Amino acid sequence: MPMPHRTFAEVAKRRLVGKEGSERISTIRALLGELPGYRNGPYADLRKWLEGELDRTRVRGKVLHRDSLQVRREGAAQIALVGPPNAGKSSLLQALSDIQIKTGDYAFTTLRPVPALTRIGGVLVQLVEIPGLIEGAHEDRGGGRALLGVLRNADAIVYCRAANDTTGAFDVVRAEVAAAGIEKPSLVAVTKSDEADDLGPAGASVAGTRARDEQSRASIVVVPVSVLDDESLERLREAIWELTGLIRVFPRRGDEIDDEPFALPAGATVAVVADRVHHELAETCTGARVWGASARFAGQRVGRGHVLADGDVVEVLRR
Ligand SMILES: Nc1nc2c(ncn2[C@@H]2O[C@H](COP(=O)(O)OP(=O)(O)OP(=O)(O)O)[C@@H](O)[C@H]2O)c(=O)[nH]1
Ligand SMILES: [Mg+2]
Repeated sequence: MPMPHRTFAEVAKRRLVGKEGSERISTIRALLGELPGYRNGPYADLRKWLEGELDRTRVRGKVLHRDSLQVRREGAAQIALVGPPNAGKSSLLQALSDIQIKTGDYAFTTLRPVPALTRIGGVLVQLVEIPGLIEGAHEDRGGGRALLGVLRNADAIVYCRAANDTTGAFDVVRAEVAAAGIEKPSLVAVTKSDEADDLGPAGASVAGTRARDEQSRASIVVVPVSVLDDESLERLREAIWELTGLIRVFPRRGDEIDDEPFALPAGATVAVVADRVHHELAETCTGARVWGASARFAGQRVGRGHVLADGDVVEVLRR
């Protein structure tokens, strides 16, 4: 005796509750297998309904995929701006780049990750605002899993905390990121520092200094910043650059110094620069002349294996 069709319909619905994607599809397939194979009548209707569900689930899966939050990487590094709603993330993004983005004096102005390019010492770096991380995000509350997924792909994190915020919302965000197991080079930007009465609860330090970090129990760089203060923005840019762990190397040809530097991993040698200039040059390069922090004196002659420093000017020499 097959299960009465009304009971079957109820059981089927119950088994599908909360299931999406491949899990939902395999459940529907199992149900179809259990359904008596009548061509007409209520069982045939149930079969039609289940087959329809199969299609709808597949379509939803595709839409979800197309809509996924992945941010296409651009620039030498990708830096995520993370913080509670209304912390001033969008305002910072706007002040540091030339994009126009909605900012507002209320929570959840931004609903999806927004990327923008900023130029730091001649190198393009991508900033991405990660909006709406709320308590429970690591358990997917508020679509948290996808947002944290974007964060996981970033190279470093700028945590944004409003100078006069005493709500504890910032600590919630830090805890969510920690609970998701995400650890990246990071700093704290104390935003809206023009509004801080004194130095504020979070701003009790000067630009670039390290403060004790409650979350990691280590120390973290804290940079007070206001979108109204260009110097503070410039300090933040430099602090972000430090997070990337990259060095800028300016190629020199004859008397001309390129104002667009190469962004190279720390520890990069003259041979790496030669390869960036031209693959062929990597072979024929015999060394370089170097100006800057890694040189003992201006224009020092060094070998291919010489390790360069941030800001160095390099003239590659060849056979
Ligand atoms: N005085 C002052 N106000 C600021 C500063 N930065 C942001 N604000 C204000 O703070 C409010 C929130 O700014 P948003 O940039 O929208 O904040 P958000 O973090 O992107 O907010 P959500 O997208 O909603 O999560 C806006 O009213 C901004 O004008 C600042 O440096 N100084
Ligand atoms: Mg925003």
